[in-house]
Amino acid sequence: MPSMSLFSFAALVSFAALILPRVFAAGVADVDSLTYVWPLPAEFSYGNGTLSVNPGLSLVAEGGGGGSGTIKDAFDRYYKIVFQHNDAFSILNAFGRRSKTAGFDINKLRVIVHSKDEGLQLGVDESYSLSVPTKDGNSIAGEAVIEANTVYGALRGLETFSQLCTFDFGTKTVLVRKAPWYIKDKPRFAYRGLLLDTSRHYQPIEVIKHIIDSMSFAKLNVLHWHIIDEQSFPLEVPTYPKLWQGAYSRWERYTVEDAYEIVNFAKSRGIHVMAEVDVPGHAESWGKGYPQLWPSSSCREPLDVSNNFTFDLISGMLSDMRKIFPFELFHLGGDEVNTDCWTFTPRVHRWLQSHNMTGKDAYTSFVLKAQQIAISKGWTPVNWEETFNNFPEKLDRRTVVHNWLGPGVCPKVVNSGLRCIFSNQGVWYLDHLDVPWDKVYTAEPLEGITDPSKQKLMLGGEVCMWGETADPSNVLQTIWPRAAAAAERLWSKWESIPTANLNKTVLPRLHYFRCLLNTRGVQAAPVTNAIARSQPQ
Ligand code: CP6
Repeated sequence: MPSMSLFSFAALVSFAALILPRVFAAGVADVDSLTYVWPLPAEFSYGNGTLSVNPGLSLVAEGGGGGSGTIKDAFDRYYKIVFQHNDAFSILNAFGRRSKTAGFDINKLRVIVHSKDEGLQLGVDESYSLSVPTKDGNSIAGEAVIEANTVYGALRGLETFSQLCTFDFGTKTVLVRKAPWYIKDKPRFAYRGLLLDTSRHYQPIEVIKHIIDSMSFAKLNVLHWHIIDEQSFPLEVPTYPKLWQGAYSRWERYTVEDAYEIVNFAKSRGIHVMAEVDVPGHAESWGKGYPQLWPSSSCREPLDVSNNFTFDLISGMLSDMRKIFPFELFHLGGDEVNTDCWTFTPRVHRWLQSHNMTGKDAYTSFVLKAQQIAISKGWTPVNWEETFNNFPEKLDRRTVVHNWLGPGVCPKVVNSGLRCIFSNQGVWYLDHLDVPWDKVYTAEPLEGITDPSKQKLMLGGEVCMWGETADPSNVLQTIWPRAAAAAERLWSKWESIPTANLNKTVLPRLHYFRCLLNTRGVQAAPVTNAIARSQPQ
């Protein structure tokens, strides 16, 4: 800038800082400028205006997919959240303190959805743009606009819009502060999961729905439903009606209709349900109704590998489940298999010998057979990492490997050309109550994977809420707020997430999001847990 003095350049910069909205596509600045949207959008800018939102806010839905009931229903849900204080003050409003129709800055929410296709599969376009312009902006005054290619992008945009709306108790008005807002957002990973275990403790349908709702607030998009395990078999399987005799009681069961309801409830929030049938270990409860699945009455796990009935039953069960679970991924477990039961049971031992198999060979063969059954029904198999650790070359090439044993397997998995999901138990197992939120936050699914073509094979990650110590009384406060830390890691651009000085840059935002969950009826625990606080650092 040769013709400009240093002084006038500095003046220009400070003038620009006054009139231009602040843009943070990457890098979060000081605490004052923190953006209280969780997870942080990919690109956003804001100004310093304040807009009031009309309690008579109306939805204008447009585009090929705009007429969808999904959008209308979501608008109604978010309306109730944003205007939850309205009822309390409506009497004052009725007495003329404030008109419901005049004098507000934002009167309409325009939602433009380009595609009519509401198919929900992995990698569905969840991008959206959101603008909340001030009157002097270049958009139509009086309306906020969400634009997305799919209804699922629009749902994410509605969530963000709802987070920009805050109730001001002074004026008794819903306000959008720091307007105008221009946001362009999309997820970093396609798979952003939460595992829920309903075998160790039964979780009623209403609790599962509450969990799904809470997931949508953090833009998590896969409920990994670990339905059955060794302790109980709560799911109805019409082809093998004695299976759910393994439920804890008649009242701790899911009918086929219940399961449909969960899947549809999740779909309306853009959330996939990935079911798990964990074989051959973790399946003792199956034998309550069908004892022939057990190697012997004293040795009940893993499932009897020597009996064709075992595989007929798995096939019939998966046929029934295929009708309920449309998501392309299906989890077949395969973890923690102890083959002693097979080698110590004389009948099974003889079968192994006649097939020239060791216990490990039989474990391999069992997992591969289950994979082919799932594939024949149109699913992509997911397996816990022990399968990869034991027989990496034998796994079907379509397999998605699910990490849990610690860090390190995903780099190997993607180098071998398979896909991977990150759930390192040291950081992302929510039943480990001593893991503080910042350890959850800084866990990085791409650690050790630098090649961009290999990074593409990382589908994302999942926090796990195992059920041994979680029932309806504590499940939500065990999931939240730490699941939110993982949710931001999985949604937001890595470069825009500060890793230094988290207590200044991220903690206030997490506190805020945790309170937001509370205001929405989600019993999220206080951010720092007692154990973490009692330890130095
Ligand atoms: N159940 C099943 C579990 C666990 C796994 N699979 C588990 C193991 C260790 C810890 C937490 C949970 N309870 N079916 C491992 C994938 Cl620390």
